[in-house]
Amino acid sequence: MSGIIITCALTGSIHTPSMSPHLPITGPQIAQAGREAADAGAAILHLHARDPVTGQPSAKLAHFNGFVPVLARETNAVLNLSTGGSAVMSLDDRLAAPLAIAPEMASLNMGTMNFALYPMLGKDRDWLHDWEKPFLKGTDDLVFKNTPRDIARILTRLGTERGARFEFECYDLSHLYMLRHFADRGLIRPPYFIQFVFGVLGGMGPDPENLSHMVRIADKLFGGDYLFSVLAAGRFQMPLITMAAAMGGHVRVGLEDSLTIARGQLARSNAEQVARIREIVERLGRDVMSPDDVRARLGLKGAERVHA
Ligand code: KMH
Ligand code: ZN
Repeated sequence: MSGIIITCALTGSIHTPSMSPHLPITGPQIAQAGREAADAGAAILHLHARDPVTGQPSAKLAHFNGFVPVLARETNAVLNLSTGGSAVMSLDDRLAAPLAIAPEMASLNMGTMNFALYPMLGKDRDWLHDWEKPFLKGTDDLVFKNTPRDIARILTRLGTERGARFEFECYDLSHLYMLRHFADRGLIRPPYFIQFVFGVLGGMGPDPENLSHMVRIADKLFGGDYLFSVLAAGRFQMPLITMAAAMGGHVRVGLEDSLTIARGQLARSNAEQVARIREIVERLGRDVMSPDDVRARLGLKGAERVHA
């Protein structure tokens, strides 16, 4: 089997600061987490920002500037900026930092969907910030809006105009058909790097049969023109990405989607998850790809063309 891409998503917008003391929040914390993850073997860093005081997910360029230039200077990792931001943000807000930074890669969510986080309220905890509980509670009426018009706008502004390539986030079978639609419109070109997303309430569940079926349909729709990677939320992270690695796919870890390293045990860092999956995939006989391997494989524009 060929080389494997490890992506690490450092902080995201799903978890809140009270859930783990290890979730990176400030610019220096996110930069440190990124350096460690890259050293441990992550070729791609998937990036969101947070307000350093409140820990809330943030779309502000100033907050991205707290860590993006450091990571660009001090690592060779491919920097992949989220265009999903947080489902509570407008698309204009979500795009502000990626448009300014023009990264080599950006995430692109392939459909409008529910994004329900309120089950996480079930666990009793001491909340550090006033915003956390209402934020989670409100997700029972939250629409994560990614219409075809939104998708086309991101493809044009970031892809055509700024040369970014995409991590196509597919939470459901329907999203693969939306991706095919954009391929048919000529707005994207292969190879397509497709992230299968499992375990978000609103998307497909973390059942192994779903992964097999996603691969079967992606083979049918894209033939040899795609690579797939897997992320799974919460405790399904390691089992499902191990399955992906055994099937020849790629993997994403990180505290954005799972705070644990084993059942009931918080990961102390993003790098701990990277190191764990690295050990697993190497035992499966896969070689971890370097950032430059990834640049060549995905046809990225190069780090020197990022405005960081
Ligand atoms: N945390 C993932 C389930 C994005 O940043 O565009 C969703 C995600 C979306 O990573
Ligand atoms: Zn993300």
